[in-house]
Order: sequence, then structure tokens, then C-alpha cells
Amino acid sequence: DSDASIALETRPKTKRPPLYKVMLLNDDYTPMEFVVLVLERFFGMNHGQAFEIMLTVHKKGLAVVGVFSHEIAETKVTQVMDFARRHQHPLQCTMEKE
Ligand code: TYC
Repeated sequence: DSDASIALETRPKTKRPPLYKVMLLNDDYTPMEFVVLVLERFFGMNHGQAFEIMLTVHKKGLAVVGVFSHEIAETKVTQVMDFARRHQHPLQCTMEKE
């Protein structure tokens, strides 16, 4: 049959790049004010938003603090981890495909 190899799917494939959630994890030692500073400095939050998200992490154990392309997410994680290490805080920041 001459039609045997015609594709069934005709929608154009508009491939969007995968997005990554960047998450902050709670710990017992990082000062609350330091986490607020991280959220302001690296995630562009105002003080009120930053304090709210910090409290969510503190109470729930973790929270998504932003969603980015792979490259931007990696940069955020590296910036936060370096900043925390430089200040000798055990704060952990990770990324995960959405
Ligand atoms: N639990 C920490 C404290 O009581 C505060 C904290 C919040 C630490 C969020 C990490 O991602 C974090 N000092």
C-alpha cells in the first residue's frame, strides 16, 4: 500500500527545553538571616518574600526557590553552595528536572 509509511502525527514538534527546580534544604545550623540574604541576593526576592520562603524551608524541610533552564539552575546552585561554604554554613542547594 502506497500510504504505509505516512506519519500519523502531523503536529510540528516545538521542542521546549526542560526546566529545573532549584531547591533549598533545611539544616539545624545555618542562620535564618543568612538564608534570607541568599534568597535576596541570588533569587531576586524582596525581604518579605525571602523571609516567607526561608520559613517554609525551615518548617517543611525544603522548598522550590525558582525554576530555570539547566544552565541557569546550575549557576544558581554553584553560587549558593560557594557562598555558603565561604561563610562556613552547611546550607544545601540542589536542582531537579521538573
Ligand atoms: N533551620 C535553620 C535554623 O533554625 C534555618 C534554616 C532555614 C536553615 C532554611 C536552612 O534552608 C534553610 N537556624
